[in-house]
Amino acid sequence: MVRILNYINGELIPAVSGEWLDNYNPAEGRVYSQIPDSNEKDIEEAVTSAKKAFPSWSTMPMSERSDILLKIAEGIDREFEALAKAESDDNGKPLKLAKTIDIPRASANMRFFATAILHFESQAHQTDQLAVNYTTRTPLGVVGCISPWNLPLYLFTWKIAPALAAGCTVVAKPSELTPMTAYLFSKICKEAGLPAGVLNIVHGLGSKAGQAIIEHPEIVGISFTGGTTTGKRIAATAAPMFKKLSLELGGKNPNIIFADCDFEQAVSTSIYSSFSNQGEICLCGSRILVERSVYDRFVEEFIKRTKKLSVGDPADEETRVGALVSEEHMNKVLSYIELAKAEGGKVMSGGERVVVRGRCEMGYFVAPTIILGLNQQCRTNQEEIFGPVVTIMPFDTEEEVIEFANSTAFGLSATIWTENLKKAHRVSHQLKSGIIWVNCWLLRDLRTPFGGMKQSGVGREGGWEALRFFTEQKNICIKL
Ligand code: TXE
Repeated sequence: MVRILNYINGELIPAVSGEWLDNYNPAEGRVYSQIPDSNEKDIEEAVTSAKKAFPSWSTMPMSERSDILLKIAEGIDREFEALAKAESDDNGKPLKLAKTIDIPRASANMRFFATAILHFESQAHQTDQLAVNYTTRTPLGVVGCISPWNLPLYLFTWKIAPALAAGCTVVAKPSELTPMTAYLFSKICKEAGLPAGVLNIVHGLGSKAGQAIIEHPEIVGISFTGGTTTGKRIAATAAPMFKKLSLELGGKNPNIIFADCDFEQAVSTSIYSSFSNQGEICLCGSRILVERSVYDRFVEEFIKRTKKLSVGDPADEETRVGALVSEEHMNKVLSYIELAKAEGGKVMSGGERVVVRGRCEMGYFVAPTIILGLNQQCRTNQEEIFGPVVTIMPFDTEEEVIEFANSTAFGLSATIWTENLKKAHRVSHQLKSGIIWVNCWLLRDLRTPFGGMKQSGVGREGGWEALRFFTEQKNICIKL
């Protein structure tokens, strides 16, 4: 059985404790590898090596840093097949999805920040004839990057690429549920000539290894993506230590269908935005709000197409919905379906675990589920389920749908379907979400800021925002 290793000070090593944790393939429901059960001692070693590497990495000419990051991107491209398979084996997602989204976007993250840093600039201000001010931006220091299990290598690189490009050295922890791509990535970094200690990848539990990163006094910034509850805990620990914090948390995103939409586009993309990655994307539209005059037509078509989605072996080219990430998560999703029924919801499709014949017989599959008949305030419509479960509700007016859309504690993303440009602008401006897609979903330009409002997070990632996050500013004022 493969034993995944930590990557500390340029070496691939086991945890100090010598203990291991099982890593499951959720489509097969069996252990297929093990990860180091790291604790604060491993984090201490990682911080020591990151501190040692900081002076030379942070002062290395930007073009040289950029070259190394581009070599890492080339390594991702070279290992494309192995990484896609690892992403699917760890997470349960269709292999095809890993090949079209996760791995290409991981490579794009590295390339984007490798080249963005070459164009990063600071500002100068002249105060009348009195003084000139110029602002410098210097790398923050040793930072912690903690990523979740839903888009493992994509979100891992989304954090570490800007940190490394900005000149920080990093202690990173991937999710214990999906560690394999980060392990393969550490080998790619070694081959690309990343100096020892610049990136340290420590595997293990959030409550142990993750918590030790948050608490470490010499880690001065934390970039985290994961659940809102974990985000609260991280903020409670890190804020009193005055660490710089970026938190990307959950969502309960509205998908708004106006009657004047391009109906075919709205239905087909809504299938994608509801059930991609088994609904385990924080940006999935889990509350579909449909204008009453097209409600029946939409519901009928949406159910018909959902029933055609093939749930099955992630390795199969035809599979559209793979396994959920773990047995525990599958049980959580199933319990929400029970809750929806108790709250008066009508399950129109799916609603249960699916047994897939063959090697996936023990896997954690749930059929894409559509629920009607719930009100906005019920828990099913307020809490993040993070699975292949959507609710559909009718609305009558623009004011009403805006109120519905903004009615949860989250504010990550929203989608609007309309051919009326004025309406698209008007509604977009009133939605409390960090990103609004009009007539599309999941289109990302890496230069744009990314992040949530309300309980969906604090701070913005992407583009210059990410490079700004990983640097600190100083203003120098010179009297003329
Ligand atoms: O996330 P966690 P989980 C949401 C989704 C999901 C829920 C829980 O609703 O059901 O979060 O998922 C590390 N100190 N999202 O349990 O626990 C952990 O090891 C430091 C939304 O996986 O937040 C992992 O590396 N680190 C999200 C990372 O935090 C800690 C994507 C995320 O784990 C820690 C995934 C601690 N005390 C889940 N506890 C999105 N918005 O994309 C855990 N971790």
